[in-house]
Formats: sequence, structure tokens, C-alpha cells
Amino acid sequence: ATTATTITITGAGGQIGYALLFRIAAGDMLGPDRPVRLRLLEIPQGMRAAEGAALELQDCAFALLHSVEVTDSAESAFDGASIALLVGARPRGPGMERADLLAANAGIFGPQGAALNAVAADDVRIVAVGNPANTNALIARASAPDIPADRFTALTRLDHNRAVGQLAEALDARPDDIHGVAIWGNHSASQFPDVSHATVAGKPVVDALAERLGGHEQALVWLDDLFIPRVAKRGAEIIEVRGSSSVASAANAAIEHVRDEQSGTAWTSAAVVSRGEYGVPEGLVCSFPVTSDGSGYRVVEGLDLDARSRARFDASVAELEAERTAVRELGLL
Ligand code: NAX
Repeated sequence: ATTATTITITGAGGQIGYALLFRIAAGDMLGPDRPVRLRLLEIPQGMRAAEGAALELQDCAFALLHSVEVTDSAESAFDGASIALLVGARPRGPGMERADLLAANAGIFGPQGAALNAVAADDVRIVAVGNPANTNALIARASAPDIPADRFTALTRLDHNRAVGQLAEALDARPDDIHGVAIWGNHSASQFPDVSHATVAGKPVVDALAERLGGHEQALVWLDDLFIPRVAKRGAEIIEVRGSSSVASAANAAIEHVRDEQSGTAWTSAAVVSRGEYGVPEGLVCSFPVTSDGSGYRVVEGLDLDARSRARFDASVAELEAERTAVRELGLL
């Protein structure tokens, strides 16, 4: 029998955790041939919720699920982990300043990075989902000097999928006919969802939009005034309409992020540790268009960005730099 892959989910007692666990155990992340061993990490207040989810996992009697452990110890949770989904984070409370938020999360992601460094499997891959996701990944990495930088990523796949969904609707196309969408920058409202290299059924998306909207100018207006803000602020729209934040779509994106990184994929988007691509300062965890050959995400290089695109991307990178500076000034990096 194949040995089970150890997967650790932090914040497993929360909403996204609840949406993730059952799909992972059903084989949606690693496929129908790879059994899994789940480790659920929570803080003491979240333990009962995680334990309850573990009971329900047992009640599913999933063939691929070899074991479930619930713990509030990072060292136990990450022991031998090959995949770590860092979902648990400190949300911004009322009146909380950005510095407080960064500090609270550094207090979570720093120790988790250190625990991963000490006990995770040699092949561990880590994705930060909890916000501020990019900077949380940066902090975890800084505490894990023995883990190669390319093992650390942050989730922008939800933003990517949101962009594809918007285009599919506007172009009356199927999502899988759309290729080459890119999310550049931070997983925040400053992100730049870019369609300038995207195609729909082989035709440039911008041309297809121009045909539908009555001209190139109209297509650019639609992109600037409707598409980009709607994708960047979709999280707030979901909260307003649903009365609760994105959960199932976020879990789905996390599953696709890990699945595609492991099994290989053509162009998608993910935040990875910059090696200086596109002039992004080294070490920032920045979203780029990426591909994977199964050994990890690699930035798609050599794309042309026009001045307007470059300005949007630069603004988001500046925000990432400001977050890094703030964490450094707090003495947390
Ligand atoms: P919930 O508040 O429902 O769950 C978070 C869970 O994390 C709680 O059960 C809490 O007890 C636990 N937790 C807190 N600190 C922990 C620690 N130190 N160790 C282990 N567990 C800890 O939030 P949920 O809706 O599940 O969202 C989780 C995170 O995902 C949030 O930070 C949210 O902002 C972020 N998101 C990120 C997205 C992305 O695309 N990158 C999209 C969805 C989501 O907004």
C-alpha cells in the first residue's frame, strides 16, 4: 500500500478548515491514489470545533483517510508534514492598527515557521492562506532557514479563479477556455488582476471584450472600472451578499493551489518568494503568473507589461515592501 502523505491544516476548527478537510480526505487535493494523514492544529479555544470536525471525518469513513489527529502543539502538528496549509490567523479586530495585526500574526507564523523547520518532512511545501497571507508566508520563511525558499507560497489562486469567473461571465465562455490570466502583487485590494496576456478559446481576451463591448476603448474602461475592482474587492462583495466571508471558494482555491503545484500545471497564479523576477525585491512573497512541472511553482518570465500595468503592479509591490518594513521595524524579522 502507498504510504499516506501527512497534511497539516492550521486553524482547522475554523470555517475554511471545515470546508477543506472533507475535500482533502475525499482525495480532491492529492488524487484518488494517495492516502492522507491529517493533522489539525488549533489554539485551545478552537480545539473543540476541530475535534468535532474530526468526529465527522470519522463518520465519512473515507477510504483514503488513514488518520486524523487534533492538537494545539505546532511541533506535534507539523511532525513529518509534507504539506502545510497555514489557514489559522489573527483577524483584524475593531480598532486594531495594521502594526498590531502584523505583530499578532508574526506571533503565529514565526513560531509555526520554526516548528516546520524543526520537524516537517524534507519535502514539505507550505502555503499561507491566513491573512495577511503574503507577509505571513514571509514571516514563516524567515523562521525556517533550513527549508528552501521555493517551498513557501501564499494563496492568490482565489483571486485568479475570481478573475477567470468574471471573464467567463462577461464573454459567455467556459472557464476552461480562458488561459493566461495573472494576479500580480499582494493578496489585498492593491492586487493587479491582469488579462493582457489572456486568451479565450485562443483569441486575446482584450479583443473578445472589444467585440462584445463595441470597441477597444470600451474594453479598457470595463477592465479598469469594473473588472479589476470587482476581482480585488470580491471578498467584501461575498461578505455583503452572503453575510459571511468566502469559505468554500477559498478552500477550493487552496486545494487547487496544492494540487497543481504537486501534479504540474500550465499557467496559473500564486504568490512565491521573489528571486528578483520583474524587478520585485528579493525575498518578498509576491503573486506572479506561475507554472509547475510538479517540483514547485516557477514564475513565468519575460512577459511585457505596459506602463499602466507596471504602475498597478508596482503599487501592490510597494504595499508588500511596506508590510515587510513594518514587520522589521517591530523587530519581528
Ligand atoms: P475562522 O476565524 O473561521 O478560522 C480561523 C481559525 O484559526 C480559528 O478556528 C482559530 O481558532 C484558528 N487559529 C487562530 N490562531 C491560530 C494559531 N495560532 N494556530 C492554529 N489555529 C489558529 O477564519 P476562516 O474563515 O477560516 O479564515 C481563515 C483565514 O483565511 C483568515 O485569515 C482569512 O482572512 C483568510 N482568507 C484568505 C484568503 C486567501 O485567498 N488567501 C481568502 C479567504 C480568507 O479570507
